[in-house]
Amino acid sequence: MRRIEDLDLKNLRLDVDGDGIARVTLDRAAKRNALDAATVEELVDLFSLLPRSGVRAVVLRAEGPHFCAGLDLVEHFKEDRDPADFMHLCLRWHEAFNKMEYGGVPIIAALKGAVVGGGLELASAAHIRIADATTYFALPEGQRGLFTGGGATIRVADLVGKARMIDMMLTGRIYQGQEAIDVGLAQYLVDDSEAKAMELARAAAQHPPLTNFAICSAISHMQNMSALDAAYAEAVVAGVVNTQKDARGRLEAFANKTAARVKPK
Ligand code: 1HE
Repeated sequence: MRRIEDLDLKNLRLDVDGDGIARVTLDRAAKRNALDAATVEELVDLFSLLPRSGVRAVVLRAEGPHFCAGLDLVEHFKEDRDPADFMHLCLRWHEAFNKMEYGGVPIIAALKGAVVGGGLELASAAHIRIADATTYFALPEGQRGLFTGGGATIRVADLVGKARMIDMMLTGRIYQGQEAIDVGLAQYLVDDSEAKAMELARAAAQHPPLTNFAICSAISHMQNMSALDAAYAEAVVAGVVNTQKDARGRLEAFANKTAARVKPK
């Protein structure tokens, strides 16, 4: 089996620390981290191998002042793609983002600057989004004469609702600051999104990997099911996760009254 260490990454950078926290960096700052076809393939490769790599949590970050400017418009212009070509390209975007959302490893996006178009589609495939004061969100597809193709109709609509997404696309509306949090585009607004992302990644990495696998795959799968099937699947997943050996010590600590209680600070 291929290992993440063997990947030949050019537009992404991967660093994994001793605690199994991976920093995945979008590393094409000169092009504002626009997603060209090669970067999408690197995302597919990386997030396909990640779930069985021993990595316990991921911080997805970017080089330069902007998180991601979306589809590489210059490549798209130069390639002058036909409908089938672009459809297949979009399927690769979906492959990458589905590997992220359903892969079972917590992914925390540290956002800054532009999180626009396909960049917002990428951020929406993470499990937690953290914004800073520079972060802004938009879907400029309309003004470019394009449409979303990387899952925004599913994930962005899920975050903000259909009406807000249509408004963003029709009017070019930009969300930032507290308003972006209020509409659901990110869950945290902080001074330093990378520091906060690392803090949350370290906290999540304390959980048993099987528990995080359920949180970061089962919930998404269950959203795609009928309530009846989701309840059944939930019971099956809980049957496996809630009887795992890794949980025994934690349950014993609670029973012995040595475990932390759940209380606000
Ligand atoms: C790019 C791209 C890109 C920058 N494709 N090359 N996305 C957009 O409509 C957003 C387009 N980008 C921008 O609005 C701005 O670039 C930013 C606000 C993100 C940053 O502005 P700025 O002033 O810092 O940078 P810049 O001068 O505009 O760009 C610097 C370089 O990055 C320049 O390249 P250079 O070789 O001339 O130096 C730009 O061409 C390049 N660059 N953004 C390609 N997006 C699956 S469908 C998804 C559909 C969409 O995502 S549509 C939304 C596309």
